[in-house]
Amino acid sequence: MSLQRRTTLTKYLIEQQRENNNLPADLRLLIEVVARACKLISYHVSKGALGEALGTAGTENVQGEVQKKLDVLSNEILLDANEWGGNLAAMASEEMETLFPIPSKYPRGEYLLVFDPLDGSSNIDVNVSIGTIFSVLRCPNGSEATEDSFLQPGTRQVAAGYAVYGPQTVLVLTTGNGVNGFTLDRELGSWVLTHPNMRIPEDTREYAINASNARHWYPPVQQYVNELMAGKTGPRQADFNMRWVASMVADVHRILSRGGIFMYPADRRTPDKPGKLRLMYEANPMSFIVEQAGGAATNGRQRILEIEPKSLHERVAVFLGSKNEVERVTRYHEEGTTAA
Ligand code: P6P
Repeated sequence: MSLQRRTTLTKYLIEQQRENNNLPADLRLLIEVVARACKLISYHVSKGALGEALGTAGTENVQGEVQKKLDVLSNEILLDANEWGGNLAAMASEEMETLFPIPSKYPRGEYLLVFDPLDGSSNIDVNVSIGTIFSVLRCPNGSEATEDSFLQPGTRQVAAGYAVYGPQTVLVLTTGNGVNGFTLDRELGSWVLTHPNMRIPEDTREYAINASNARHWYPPVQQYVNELMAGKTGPRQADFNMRWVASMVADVHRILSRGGIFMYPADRRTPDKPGKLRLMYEANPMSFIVEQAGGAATNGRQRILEIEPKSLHERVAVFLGSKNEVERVTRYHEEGTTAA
């Protein structure tokens, strides 16, 4: 791709602002700052054992999960990058119990940024792809945010994206006008549009689920996955392939790139929790992106983006990706005899 003909993230956002006029300058700035923070996170991730950031931080996050040094560092990078710009009322993160209000020494703005600074961190030390996931909402009460300000359904997101730190570092973004992917040119430090208008095929022959949990699944998921595993000899009369990276960003990026269905269902181990993944900073941003790319995303019962959040760190069952497969597994839940 010649240097002259490349579209950078900045050029793309300015063209979006000009064409759709739905990209206020403050939101464009916010996206560019988050993208810049992801460049710095990518730098630290790619240093691996040559840097200071592998291993555990010796602390636990609000979820009770052991924090990796890179989890803590990535969270700090996003906070430091975004606290001074004047476009945010507050931030929230998987790594922080409650919201992070913008310090009084800085001006505040009308947006809320919520993120998983480094998703899939169990893969960090074994050099498997990980990523940053972010979601942008408007603050309903101006720039005075409370934790409740964040508790909005995913349909209210004004932007969402992720950066996948893999063989390439790729930023995937939606502002409600489709999905576009930008590859990081490390030598020039710029994000280059390499995946314009990403679309998810409505059908697929590839599924992603942690099959070691099969004995805990409720019947609708067991029925659906058993049919996939039966292949040509079963009711689907086709062979299916399985992939599970245990890094949502990597699995979702594969689905955006070639189709598939990603599942993290509720199961019998935690009848009080509807699954492992978090609504506000994993399921909602990924569902916005997937729907904007022509896919679907449900919790087995309803559209994820229509769920009314009750708490900042609430969990949700996730079925997302190729539309016809998500609709099938959701139908099995509706027809199912046991509530998921
Ligand atoms: P399991 C990573 O910890 C994560 O939140 C997602 O990125 C990933 O899809 C899932 O959990 C993996 O969970 O139970 O397979 O380790």
